[in-house]
Amino acid sequence: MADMKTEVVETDLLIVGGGMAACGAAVEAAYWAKQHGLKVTLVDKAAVDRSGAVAMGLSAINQYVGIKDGKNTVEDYVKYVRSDLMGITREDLVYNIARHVDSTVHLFEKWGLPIWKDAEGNYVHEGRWQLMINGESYKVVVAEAAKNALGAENIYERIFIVGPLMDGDVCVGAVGFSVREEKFYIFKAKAVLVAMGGAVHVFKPRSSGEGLGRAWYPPWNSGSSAYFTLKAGAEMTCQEVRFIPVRFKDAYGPVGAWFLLFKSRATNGMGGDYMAERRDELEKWVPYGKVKPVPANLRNWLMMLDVMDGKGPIYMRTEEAINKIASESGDEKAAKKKIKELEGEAWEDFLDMTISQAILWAGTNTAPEEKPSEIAAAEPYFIGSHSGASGAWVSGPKDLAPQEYFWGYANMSTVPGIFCAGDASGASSHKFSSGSHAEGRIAAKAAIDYIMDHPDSRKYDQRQIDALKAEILKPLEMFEQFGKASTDPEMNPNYIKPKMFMFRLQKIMDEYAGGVSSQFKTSKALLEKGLDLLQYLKEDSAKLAAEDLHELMRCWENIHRMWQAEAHVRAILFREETRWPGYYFRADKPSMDEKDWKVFVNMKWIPKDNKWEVFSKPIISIVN
Ligand code: SFD
Ligand code: AMP
Repeated sequence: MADMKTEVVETDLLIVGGGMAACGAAVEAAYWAKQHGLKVTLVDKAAVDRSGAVAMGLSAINQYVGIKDGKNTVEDYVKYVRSDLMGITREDLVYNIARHVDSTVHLFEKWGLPIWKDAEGNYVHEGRWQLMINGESYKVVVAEAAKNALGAENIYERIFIVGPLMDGDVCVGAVGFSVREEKFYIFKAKAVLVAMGGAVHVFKPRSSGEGLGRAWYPPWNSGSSAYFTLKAGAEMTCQEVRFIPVRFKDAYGPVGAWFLLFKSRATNGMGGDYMAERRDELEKWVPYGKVKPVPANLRNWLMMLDVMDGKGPIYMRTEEAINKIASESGDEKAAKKKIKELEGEAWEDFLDMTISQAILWAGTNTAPEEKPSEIAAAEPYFIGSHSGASGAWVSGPKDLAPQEYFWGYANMSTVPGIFCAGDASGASSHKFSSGSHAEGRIAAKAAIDYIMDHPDSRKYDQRQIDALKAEILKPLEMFEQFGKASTDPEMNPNYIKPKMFMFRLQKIMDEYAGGVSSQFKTSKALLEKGLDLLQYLKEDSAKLAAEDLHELMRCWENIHRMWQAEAHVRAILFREETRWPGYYFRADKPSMDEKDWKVFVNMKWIPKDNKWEVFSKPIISIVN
């Protein structure tokens, strides 16, 4: 395996990842590239048709501003996101996505995505910003447009991208390997657009044993975006802003349709409504505690307080919500008909995007119109596109960004040649599937401009490439060399297999960085101890062993997760306050400090010194 064949691919724009942001980037880049005679190449670890978070489909488009309907403005959206993130947001980035997202949604519809319509032909809204869709084939529809735009010959599937290729401080490509054939890949490019999603399974999941691997966000998004940008020396932001979604318990079904469309309540084991009973708690988190809707993390927090008081289980009152809507629809016959209709919509909500929840309902004889279902706070995820905010620190758009937030090209990271979108770019939450696609388009257009402005050919250092190849394939060699030293290859004195390595990482994060088992609580002392243990883990990462290409991918997925973990621990340690109590709680700094900590926490890893720098950056508001 060590003498694995190397394939070199030369291109102008390299898009790494094949999810929502990457597909948006592909469509836009192809358009501009054609005009300038440039080549665009896309590389995905999986198959674009069903890769990333939208693999299973989605039941709603969560970002649609509806500018042409005149009901909402882009400024309204910026205010909504700012409040939901407790004031910590790059308003220029959120604004830029919000003003373009509707056109992306209209493209989805043109490409064949069925969006629900009412009798008058208007979109059916789930909530103010969300549209209902028949989204089982959402990703297939979006992928088809990307594939048509780029051409099959420019799409590489089942290639795992490990990291960046650098020429000094400039990114000149990426390296990876095929997970199906013995081939090492070098992609040489004039710009790289990073869109490899967020990170799941950094923390110990609630689902263990029989349910191991089940998570809300896709387990195959394993921190590759964060690793890629960190290793290139890019500045990162909001690495402390993890996301903890409340979901239907154990199968992670979505709650949005229940809370917003069906107007359901959630109540505790005693029948109490925590959003009403604990309203006073919100005073502690003003000004954000007072806004409508209550920020996601504070909704979580009120529920967590009930759980910590032993008032569980927490139930989504599906039966109450369905029967209430039905009873308002007319006589008994009309009510019965309405119940049937709502029942269908409830099942469809899960079958569109979280099929396992429908299976769990079936397996537990749950009829939503008859009995409530448990909900719970999931384990933490790193997802800049949803209600978290972690990602790379990127330039804003020229016409909107304050000077401090602008360095030439929209969505370019602080490393020349690296552009980021979707989960990969930070401090621009609530972009979801549609906004990620729109942001991919924005970033791709800017990347083509960058390539046109920097047309010279790039320099490549063969020694760097050889060293990267040796490092990346080392786990295969470890196994070849030591695999026979024990009867069971899973247990060996010379190496560690990726699964065990992942368990160790998850245990550290769970116990020291505020995971599920610690009720999401941590402190300086715990974080310092966790950081200490992470260093031992890092040492042991050199001993990872892989039996085959699939395990080699698992090794690198877990190294990526480990870097995301370290960035996270360093960021929560630096921010000496609790700002998002329903995402994590610093027990030693239990309140919010607007005076000193209404700032971004940014960081970078400095390649030449192998050192981390953590620092703050000011928040500059552009919307009153
Ligand atoms: O209700 C490598 N999301 C929802 N968005 C909505 O608009 N509506 C919803 O209903 C949503 N809900 C939801 C959502 C996600 C999930 C999992 C569920 C429910 C169950 C969020 C969106 O899906 C999300 O915001 C976007 O998909 C983010 O886009 P992007 O492009 O940043 O990430 P991606 O789509 O997951 O794609 C990642 C790609 O990277 C590839 N990849 N490729 C090469 N090498 C590597 N090392 C790689 N690592 C990863 C992946 O294969 C993939 O192609 S609700 O719950 O809120
Ligand atoms: P979810 O299914 O939880 O991902 O929610 C989908 C969308 O609805 C996201 O934009 C959420 O922020 C929003 N949402 C979910 N629950 C509520 C709620 N109780 N109040 C306001 N917005 C919500």
